[in-house]
Amino acid sequence: MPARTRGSGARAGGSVVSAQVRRGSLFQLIAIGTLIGGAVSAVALLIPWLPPSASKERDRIDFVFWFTTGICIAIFAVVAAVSVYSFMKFRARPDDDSDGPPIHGHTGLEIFWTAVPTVLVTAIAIVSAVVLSRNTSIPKNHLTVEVTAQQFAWSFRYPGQGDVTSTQLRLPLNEPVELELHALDVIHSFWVPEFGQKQDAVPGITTHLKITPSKLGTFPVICTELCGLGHALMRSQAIVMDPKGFKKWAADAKKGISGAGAGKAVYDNNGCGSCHTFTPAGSKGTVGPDLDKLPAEAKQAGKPLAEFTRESIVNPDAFIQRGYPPNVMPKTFGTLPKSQLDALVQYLTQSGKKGAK
Ligand code: HEC
Ligand SMILES: [Cu+2]
Repeated sequence: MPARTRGSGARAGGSVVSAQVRRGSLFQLIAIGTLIGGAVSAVALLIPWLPPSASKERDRIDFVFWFTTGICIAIFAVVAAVSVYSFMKFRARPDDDSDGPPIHGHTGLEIFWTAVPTVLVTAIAIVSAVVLSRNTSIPKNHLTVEVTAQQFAWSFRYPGQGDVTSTQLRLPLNEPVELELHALDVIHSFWVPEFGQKQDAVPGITTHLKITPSKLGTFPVICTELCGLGHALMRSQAIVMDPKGFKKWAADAKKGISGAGAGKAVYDNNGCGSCHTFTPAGSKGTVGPDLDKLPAEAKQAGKPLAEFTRESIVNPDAFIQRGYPPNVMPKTFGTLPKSQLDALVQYLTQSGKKGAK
């Protein structure tokens, strides 16, 4: 097209010279466009902009992403090539004060540059809609994990696995999983960058997220909604296991919370040891009070040991041990099934008594 504009100074329509000029211009335009498109493609492809994918949903999202980026690069290359070419070819000399040739709209061109974007945007919309629907459809028989978010911790519960709880999200490879997200206090947001999706956890409602892990490994679970002072520390891990390993883990965990050692299993599963020292469990955390001293602390608070222990777990704010920070002990444990809570309280009070001897 620029060749046409250029020719408007001396219209030689159809002559051999004009055809040659046109071919030359086209060649230059293509050369510049290829150069620019190549450079931009290199920037897009050679720099690892995103963490590697670890889920099928993420792969589909990446496809939309690259589909759109490819279109953008092509358009950018065309626009930039025409611009650069025009700057070089049609620049007015410093002493040239004359007006440019009077040019009116070009109907054919207008139709062309309206039709092309329409087609492209429609294509992006269709591809996105297909991906969105595939990313949210889940087979009837699927694993469900209840995710509870609160300032500033995640906890995970497996209703299909005997209500096993865990502070890490364990998932079987290649199996679609539905997360049911709850929040106990403020809005949080669940994000595993390698899984490619974010979903808010909102107090009072249940939100959902489907994940089909496609890579074994451990990935960070991040809260991606500013939720208070400890927001930056609201992290956990998503551990993708092979399905057999997952079944074994779930079975062991289920056995653990129902058998004789149930209390210890619940203690370990819920990460109590990362904050508390408790000799029978072999834990040495120092964020919270030393649980070996529970009997003395119950006496101090003027409550029976078991009642004090249960209340401290279900409602940590009811009694704040002196010298320790409030709002640090997670409040998620109130949602533990009663059997697990009973076992935990029994474990802490019984073993504690033995430890105090
Ligand atoms: C993120 C750290 C953290 C985790 C995890 C944690 N706690 Fe605590 N816990 C604390 C802090 C801090 C306190 C003291 C402040 C308070 O009473 O709320 C505390 C207080 C307690 C108390 C009262 C002790 C006393 O002397 O007043 C008990 C009992 C207790 N935790 C049990 C548990 C159990 C059981 C678990 C696991 C299910 C657990 N905690 C997990 C930090 C934690
Ligand atoms: Cu949060």
